Amino acid sequence: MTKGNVKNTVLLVNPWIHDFAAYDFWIKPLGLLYLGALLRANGCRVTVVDCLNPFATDTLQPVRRPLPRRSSFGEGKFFKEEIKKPSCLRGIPRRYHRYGITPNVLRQELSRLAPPDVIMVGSMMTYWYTGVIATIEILKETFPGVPIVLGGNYVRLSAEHARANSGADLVVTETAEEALPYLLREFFHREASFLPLTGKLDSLPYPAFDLLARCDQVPVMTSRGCPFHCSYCASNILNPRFLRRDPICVTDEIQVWRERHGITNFSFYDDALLIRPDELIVPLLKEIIRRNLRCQFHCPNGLHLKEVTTDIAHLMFAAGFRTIRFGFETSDLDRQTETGGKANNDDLRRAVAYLKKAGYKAEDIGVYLLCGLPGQSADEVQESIDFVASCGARPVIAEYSPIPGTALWEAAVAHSPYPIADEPLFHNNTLLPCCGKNLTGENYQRLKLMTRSRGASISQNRAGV
Ligand code: B12
Repeated sequence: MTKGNVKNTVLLVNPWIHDFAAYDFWIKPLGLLYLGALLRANGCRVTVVDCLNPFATDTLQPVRRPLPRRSSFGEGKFFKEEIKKPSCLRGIPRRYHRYGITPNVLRQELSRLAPPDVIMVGSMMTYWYTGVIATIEILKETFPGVPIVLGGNYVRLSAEHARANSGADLVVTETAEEALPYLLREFFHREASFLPLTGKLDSLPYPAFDLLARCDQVPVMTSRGCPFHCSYCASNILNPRFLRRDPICVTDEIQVWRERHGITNFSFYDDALLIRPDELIVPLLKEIIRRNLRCQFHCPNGLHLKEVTTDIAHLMFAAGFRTIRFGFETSDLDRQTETGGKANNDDLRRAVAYLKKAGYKAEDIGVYLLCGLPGQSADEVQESIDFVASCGARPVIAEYSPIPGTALWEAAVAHSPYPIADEPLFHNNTLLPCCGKNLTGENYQRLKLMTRSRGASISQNRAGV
């Protein structure tokens, strides 16, 4: 409770990733840092501990290994240590890792802090939950009695599982902005003094990236949700309404990070950045160019091919969009229609031609292809790879991760040899959990090699993998 000028203290924690493979493809805890900004706007004293901090050099000394190098674009490999596989994954012939700082480093960082009033932990992939549990165990051991709140994507997509297994005292399935009044009442017995306007993203404070010890790129989200309803995607479950920001306010935010914090790399996390271009992307690109911000922009989350015109391609190139990835998913016409119809083969051909005219090279234009959808064959993926290459772009395989609540979920459960409905670890895309006899592990290795031979992933090449 606030007494005089004593502040309510909150520790935010971005947990570890436990996985067979993970790459820091512009990964930052954006949702957790929005929560931090909202708490700060309400007078709380907020501290962040980031278990994925890629710059924890001093504390990694005891390990006697250097930290992996980062690219000048703000991405790179995570530091990793092999850990024991969870028992249900024991039969999988691959090593399993903890990505991020070591447990000793986490303990050291926590030992420098006074016990906070409450700890709030974020989460991302459903199948990363053992990293969340391991983080919470150390938090409980260090700060016994301090309540732990857990939120984020894992919780929102697998709430029952999180309640039963995470070890958190409170599991919050709402967004940070929705949960804020309740959190302040529950832990600080007071009403919110600042609340963003419902449905108005520009009334949110900027995410609290300034609380990270060091930061070499900032993600920006100009919208929530997506007007498409693709059968494999959870965007509509997480954000049922498609909401957008004002492009001028987005440019203002980029300028603030650029001028006050020296950030020159930005990643867009949007699910539909290019959709209805006159509303957002065109004015945004023009404003970035007009202000001569001299930044580099990256789009790790797929962009919509249908919206690419000559003008947009030129504006993207001129504004500094360096890493561009598109969601194409498959060249199979039936599956394109079945999964949501967001792009067809002509859209890809046309978009690539415009992008090349604007100055992008084939290897710059990454095109995501889903691999391992229920019922999908190796031939279909191979044809899709060939088609993307024939258009003059670079195929990038995205292994399908089944997500509870999506339209494809029932089919995923029916096709999977794993009990994906009972155990989120089996949502892991590395397992290709919904593959059948038409797409085996061997087929997959061959397909992967094929994409590599055609240019592979830009980021992997840059990081020297
Ligand atoms: C950007 C993004 C990425 C980025 C990285 C982002 C990151 N920070 O890690 C990249 C491009 C690398 C990525 C990769 C992948 N992704 Co992704 N990604 C997203 C995306 C589009 C946005 C996430 C985000 O940051 N949102 C913005 C913030 C503001 O929202 P938020 O995190 O949800 O936070 C809000 C609430 O959750 C809450 N909150 C958050 N933390 C906390 C904490 C507390 C205490 C409280 C109270 C509240 C709270 O408040 C926040 C503000 O409202 C989501 C889809 C989506 N629309 O959310 C998919 C999503 C999470 N990804 C998904 C998938 C499948 C993948 C891939 C496997 C794709 C593939 N096949 O290759 C890879 C795997 C990556 C890997 N293995 O390393 C799935 C999830 C799958 C799963 N089983 O969990 C999603 C849901 C997309 C989908 N297909 O439906 N992804």
